[in-house]
Amino acid sequence: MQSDKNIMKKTLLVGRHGVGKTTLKQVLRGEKPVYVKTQSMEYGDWLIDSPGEYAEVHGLGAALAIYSYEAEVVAMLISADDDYSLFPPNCASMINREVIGIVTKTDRCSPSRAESWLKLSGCKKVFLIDSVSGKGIEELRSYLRKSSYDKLENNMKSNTRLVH
Ligand SMILES: Nc1nc2c(ncn2[C@@H]2O[C@H](COP(=O)(O)OP(=O)(O)OP(=O)(O)O)[C@@H](O)[C@H]2O)c(=O)[nH]1
Ligand SMILES: [Mg+2]
Repeated sequence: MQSDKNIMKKTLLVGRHGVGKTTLKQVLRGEKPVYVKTQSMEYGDWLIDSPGEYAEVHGLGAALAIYSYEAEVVAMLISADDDYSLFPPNCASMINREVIGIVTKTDRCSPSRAESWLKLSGCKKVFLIDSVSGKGIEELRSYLRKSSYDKLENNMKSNTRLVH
């Protein structure tokens, strides 16, 4: 498969164990989702996956802070059926990267509570997704595309039109 490294913004996925980070990573890369427990930080071509424990255990959180410097976008994930949020109010202001929210497992229940938690944490943009059916994946994928790539693609299209 062709690498999306130059097309997509480098994105760090953060959230509790089992929220759906690895599944989302696989779906965004066009792979068939297969359950694999994330054991350590996994740096792919543009997606940086983290183990949920790094967000849950205070002493491991520093790894997330360091990897956020590698990323252009930090995505905070909460599942639609979560009973609580790991992310304190306004915590996005401590991250000096663009922070977006993602509500996973919207096939299970209404995403409105998780969405409001993410907004309370400072996410201006929140995506509602379901990795099983693929709902919301294309919208998220196009948001994470580099705008410079879009410009280049549009230029190439208009150049092609000029040639014909
Ligand atoms: N129904 C539903 N299940 C999902 C969705 N996303 C993930 N799952 C399931 O949730 C379980 C955990 O998903 P993972 O992607 O491994 O979760 P994770 O956040 O990577 O977990 P850690 O690696 O432990 O941090 C798997 O059984 C997935 O199939 C979704 O959108 N809808
Ligand atoms: Mg994982």
